[in-house]
Amino acid sequence: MARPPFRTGLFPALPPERFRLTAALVEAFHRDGFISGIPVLDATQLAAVRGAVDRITADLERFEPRLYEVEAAHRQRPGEVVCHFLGGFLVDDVLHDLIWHRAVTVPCAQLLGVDRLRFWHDQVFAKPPHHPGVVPWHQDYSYWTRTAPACHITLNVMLDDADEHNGCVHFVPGSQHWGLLPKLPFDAPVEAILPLLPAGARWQPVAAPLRAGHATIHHSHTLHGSYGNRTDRWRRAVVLNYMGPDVRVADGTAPLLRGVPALPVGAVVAGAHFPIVLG
Ligand SMILES: O=C(O)CCC(=O)C(=O)O
Repeated sequence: MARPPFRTGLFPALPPERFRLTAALVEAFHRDGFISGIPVLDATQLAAVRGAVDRITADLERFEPRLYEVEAAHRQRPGEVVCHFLGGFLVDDVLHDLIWHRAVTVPCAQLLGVDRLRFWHDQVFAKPPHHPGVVPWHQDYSYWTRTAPACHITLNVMLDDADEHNGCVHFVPGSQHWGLLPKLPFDAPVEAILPLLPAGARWQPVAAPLRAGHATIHHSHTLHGSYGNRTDRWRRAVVLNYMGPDVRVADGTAPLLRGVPALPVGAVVAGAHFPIVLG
């Protein structure tokens, strides 16, 4: 197994076996489309990742040109729309190393059923105390159809204790089987997807409260969303998106992400921005 190109000493390359999920968790993932409570960061790692996220969010305008994207609606209406950006790993060594962390990559590869796992991109979602911003219900792959086939997975690690009061993520169990639904704008009303659900869909969302340093992992088609933060506490999360090693470019009319060399349709999504992080 290749040694990760770590820049910090924060994430020792421990034996992968240590991070393998139990059969019960794998079964739950395939049944519900998500699992919760996965330990990912110890106290030192958590403090470092929080520090990294805070450095970037406190100075988002300065970092913006080097990130893939800062949500435009947040820039226009920061008091209303959740702080959300992509590409933190490009500007910070801790976030860079986190994408290779085996507590993240081993479970994601196991659930995708691949021996080699490729990094797609990272994201940060940050809700300050008493922030009304929501994340509308969505399926991740609706934003990623420029890559195919769908063989993607998401791990969301909370940097604060998260519950229904400060805007933890909610999931709809079984919704990974509902086919691909339309993509919605980030600042859409939280329940904008409801009229678009397939006939007979059982809308029974569940909250996924988490302790800081723990993660959920969800299927690329599982519906999820989150509500505002009604507390005095922060609710920050780093989201890590991965894919199988053979996912290809499905739309070559533009770079897959800002600043990434354009790849032709049919090419494997590969290159320095999309490293193999396991295997
Ligand atoms: O953290 C949130 O509120 C939303 C996260 C999300 O959309 C994801 O984990 O894919």
